[in-house]
Amino acid sequence: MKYEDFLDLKYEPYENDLVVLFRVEPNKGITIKEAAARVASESSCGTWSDLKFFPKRVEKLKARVFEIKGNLVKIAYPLELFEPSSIPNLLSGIAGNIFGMKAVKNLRLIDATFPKKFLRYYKGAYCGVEAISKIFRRKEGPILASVPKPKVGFSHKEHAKIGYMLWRGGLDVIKDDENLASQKFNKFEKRVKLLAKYRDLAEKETGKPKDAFINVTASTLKEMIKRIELIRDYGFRYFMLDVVVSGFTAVQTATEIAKEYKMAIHGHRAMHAIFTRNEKHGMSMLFLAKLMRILGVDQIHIGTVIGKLESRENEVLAIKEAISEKEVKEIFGLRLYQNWYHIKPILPVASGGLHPGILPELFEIYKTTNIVVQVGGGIFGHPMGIEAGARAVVQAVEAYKNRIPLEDYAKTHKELKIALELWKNMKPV
Ligand code: CAP
Ligand code: MG
Repeated sequence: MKYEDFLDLKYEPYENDLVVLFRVEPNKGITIKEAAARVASESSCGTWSDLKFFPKRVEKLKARVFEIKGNLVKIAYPLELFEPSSIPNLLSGIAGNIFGMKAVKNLRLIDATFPKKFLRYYKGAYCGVEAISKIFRRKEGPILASVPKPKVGFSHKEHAKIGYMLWRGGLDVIKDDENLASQKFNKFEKRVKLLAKYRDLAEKETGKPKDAFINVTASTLKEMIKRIELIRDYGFRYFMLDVVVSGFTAVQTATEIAKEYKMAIHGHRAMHAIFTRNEKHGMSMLFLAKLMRILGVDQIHIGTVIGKLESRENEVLAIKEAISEKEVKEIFGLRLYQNWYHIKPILPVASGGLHPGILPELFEIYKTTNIVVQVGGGIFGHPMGIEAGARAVVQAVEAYKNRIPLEDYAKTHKELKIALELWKNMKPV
């Protein structure tokens, strides 16, 4: 069995094959066919030498390159190659050794079409888009969140008090920052307990459901589970996990627990840009976001286009559709066809460099307000303080929903007025 045996441009994928789209850039002296065959071989059952002795069943485990268009290569994988219901195992194959092969100068995993037979091992999210109605008892979004800034350094007392101010200011959620865990100055258990007290107070005063995205990212699965259970015991309906740094076994463990405890997961994607940003090499954010939908994370950051972090509009929209629609069509070179069958739609999270002055632009880009919007610096930099900063965000959303230009709405809403005077519609970098 040689590399060439993994190339079959006449092969028609079976309905139950996993089809993966790669961008393959061969190294010097290697043709695209040779590079593509090596990708298929190394990501399924082959190796560099011509194998003579192997059991018959291996023939059926071979991946096959069946389409090459320029650098775009489609490879079909038989599902028998993978352990059902294990995303880590899937990735060790289609996103493993191949990125280090000398045969490729660059390699990028763009997307995959997951067949029904693959998806049937996954339950999907506990609520996904239904969080808007199920948790916040509203017909439409956005779910409004904020993160205390500076991102770490507040004590648990200061953090919880800030939560109370954000909730009173009209936000739905206070979110831990991605690098807040259980530091000396803000111990996890103390933060959860005090936040719960302020949440109850804010719910009583406002008559509205209030929640928190408290970060359970931890050193071990055991500790992560302990933190999820503490959050559950104090009546929160969400918890947050840094999905990339925690790894796929942790995500799969957390989603199983979330379903058992009837909790929703806020997925933070810190560290994703290490492998998603370079358009020639790595893995697309679209594919990572699809994995989160399969695993059952209820909402995942996917970019703002206009905020401080790199995110291309065509990709953000392709991702938004891929995680929130029932079925999406192929977009050449960007996304494959996907039917999601029973896997629930999940919520896109827009965050990073947002402030009241650019929220209308954000909603126009997303073409919906049924998203999670997270505003940190755009609240904590408000001259009138935290509660006023939160009110300015709420006012900008109200203005947008009522189709009133922000400047007009600001005439009768001073918190928005002050925010616009400070930031207008600048795009932070
Ligand atoms: C935003 C944020 C989020 C980023 C994550 C931060 O704060 O809290 O972690 O949005 O990036 O730490 O930068 P600001 P992404 O609102 O103050 O910018 O959403 O692209 O995953
Ligand atoms: Mg952050």
